[in-house]
Amino acid sequence: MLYHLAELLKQHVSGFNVFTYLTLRSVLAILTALVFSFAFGPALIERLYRFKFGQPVRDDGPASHLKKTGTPTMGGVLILSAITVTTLLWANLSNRFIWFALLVTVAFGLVGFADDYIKIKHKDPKGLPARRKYFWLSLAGFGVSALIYGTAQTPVETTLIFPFVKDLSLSLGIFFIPWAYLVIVGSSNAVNLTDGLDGLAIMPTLLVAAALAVFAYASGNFKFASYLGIPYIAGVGEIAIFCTAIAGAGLGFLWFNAYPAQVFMGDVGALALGAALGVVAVLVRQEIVLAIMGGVFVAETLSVALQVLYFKWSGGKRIFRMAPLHHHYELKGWPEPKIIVRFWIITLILVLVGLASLKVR
Ligand code: 57M
Repeated sequence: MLYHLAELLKQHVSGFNVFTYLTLRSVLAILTALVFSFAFGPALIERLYRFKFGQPVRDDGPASHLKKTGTPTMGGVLILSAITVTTLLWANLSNRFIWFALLVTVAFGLVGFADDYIKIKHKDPKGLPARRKYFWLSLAGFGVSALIYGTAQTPVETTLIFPFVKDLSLSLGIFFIPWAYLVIVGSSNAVNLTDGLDGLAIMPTLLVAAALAVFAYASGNFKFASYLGIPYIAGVGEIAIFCTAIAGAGLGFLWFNAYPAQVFMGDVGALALGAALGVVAVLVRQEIVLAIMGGVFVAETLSVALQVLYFKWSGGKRIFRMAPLHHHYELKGWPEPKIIVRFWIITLILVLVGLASLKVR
């Protein structure tokens, strides 16, 4: 809205022109989301405590988690509100990509909200029945994938791009829809599985979102895209605002979620943030780069898949002491902050590798 206001005012006062620049708006989006989180965070956490929106902790996990019982969850409401308000303030609202990104994020957030609410309010540890949960997630993921496909204006918008290899791409045609769906739902679940230690999911999320902002900016700029040899997609630069809003909201949330956490994000945060990263990767055509930069999310998901398969196949044996992977290191005796910071360091390295793909091809 502020973007549109600046567009209007610049006709009278040329100084307002500066607020229409994508770079400045991206920086202002980080700051807005950060200030929003600092302003509303304490009151929200206090309310979650008061209404007893505390996390039930399973007693079959690492013993160190029992002391976390009662830590308020659903802090994702703060993250989602910060992202939505910031994007509505600073993005060009006539841009279709912005609406696709917001739609997926809010829809996944609502499903997560219902799941959290049932778990806490009705003291039902199972939450939303799995079938219903996946029905709604699939509907949102599939619906938006079909919308992106249906409104694509150039073939490159539905082509799979391989990083680090020049001129290698695969036109997906109608298969773009199931592919985009898998990326969005897969990313959402991967972030959800990772969200099991203080700050473990949010830092990688904000680092990957910030890097994806660079991809969005470059892809939306004809000169940069041609120079770097990445797909040029008119209008996709605006997604940088959405990405930096995630980065700002994530940093603001980390303030409260840093070890020892005052609040957890809950499914409302984890499912929405994962879907947000997935849809951005789909829009900027960088799904493989997302898998590289989000290597921690991929490793956590693979650890669960391997553990479950091996457990069934071997009749009760395990590869890891416990899945997802962070539990394995906890049971090996690593202190929680060490696991968290090491997973952050690995993500930072992977994000740099992902960013290098912009030039190395
Ligand atoms: C949700 N939820 C956290 C919090 C957070 C298939 C199976 C592997 C699924 C998996 C699972 O259910 N994962 C998804 C993980 C929970 O956190 C809440 O959930 C939200 C995210 N969805 O925002 O609201 C707990 O995580 C801890 N936490 C923190 N700090 C944070 O900032 O410490 C979360 C955020 C919180 C808190 O303790 O209560 C969770 O882990 O439950 N299931 C599992 O992860 C289980 N693994 C398992 O069963 N493994 C078996 C299988 C694969 C064969 C095995 O390896 O043998 C473990 N989870 C737990 N206990 N809690 C096992 C035991």
